[in-house]
Amino acid sequence: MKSTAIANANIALTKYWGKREDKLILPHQSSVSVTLHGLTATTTVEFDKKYSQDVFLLNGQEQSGEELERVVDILNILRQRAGSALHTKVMSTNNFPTVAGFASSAAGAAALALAASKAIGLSLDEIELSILARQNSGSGTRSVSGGFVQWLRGEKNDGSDSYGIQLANEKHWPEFRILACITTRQAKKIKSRAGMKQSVANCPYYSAWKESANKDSDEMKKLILKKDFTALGQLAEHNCLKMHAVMMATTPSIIYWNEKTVQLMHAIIEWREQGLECYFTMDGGPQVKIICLAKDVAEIIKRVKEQGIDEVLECRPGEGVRSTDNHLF
Ligand code: 2P0
Repeated sequence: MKSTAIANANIALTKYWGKREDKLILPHQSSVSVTLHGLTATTTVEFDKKYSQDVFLLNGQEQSGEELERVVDILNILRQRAGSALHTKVMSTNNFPTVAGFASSAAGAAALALAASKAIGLSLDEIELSILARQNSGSGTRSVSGGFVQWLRGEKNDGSDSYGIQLANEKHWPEFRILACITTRQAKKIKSRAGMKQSVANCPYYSAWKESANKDSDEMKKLILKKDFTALGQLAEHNCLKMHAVMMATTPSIIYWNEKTVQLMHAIIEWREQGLECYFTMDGGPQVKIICLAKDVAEIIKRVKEQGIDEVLECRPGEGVRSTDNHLF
């Protein structure tokens, strides 16, 4: 009863920041992301009577506390569904640095959902997998499918209508690129989960953010289908700035940017004015993700390096979660 799955990270073009329900991970707003080729989490799950408890290793380190609990939550859902009492060993590795600031938990959540459900003998469809991944990490619901994905907020209290749907697959827009610019190697101080909870409770702008982010998500869907790069970039940047405004206006304040983040934001606006079309987006961290097209990648990377930022990761739209026989143990 062993199975292994590979899933890619994703980057939100309109963001998720805030839960309406913590345990099931139900968001206040729909969000839209692109799944990223080459940034993978690989996860092997084995259910066996030789295990007396659930063990979870991430990048070689045994996990405890909240990290372990989040995995056990998924295992418990599956055990109940399959009528099994077996314990597991779960091993997961990411091939990209956590510092890159992609919701690293997203790829892991999607890989866990597929590997664990198969290992216990269940065959789940894409929606069921997305709902399962969501309960490990919200953004994980968007890494089940490839290409461009919308996580529907849903209305129901049981979460059965809150999952990721593919808007267009990874072949829809082959020129689309994300450049992750690493502005610092320091770990961030406030985790997204804790930060967004504070924002929901203590940001006076929260309801405005919730409403406008939902509208942005539906608009983003249209722009992706039309491949309207300019409008997409403008909306992604605007949506990101609104999310960071909410973070900053939370008590206590959440400020993820450093001086290089701000320097790069200004530079990108200037490059655009000079005719080099690119847009920024930042998540719960200081790294700047540049949204651009393949034809401009070399020039943009050159200019980013001139700003004193040496590490840049280039990503294109990638595939959804899939199984492999290359088990980690
Ligand atoms: C996103 N982020 O839409 C937003 C933008 C960070 C900023 O999803 O608590 O790791 O596991 O649901 O998914 C990061 O939050 O949080 C995130 P949980 P998650 O990509």
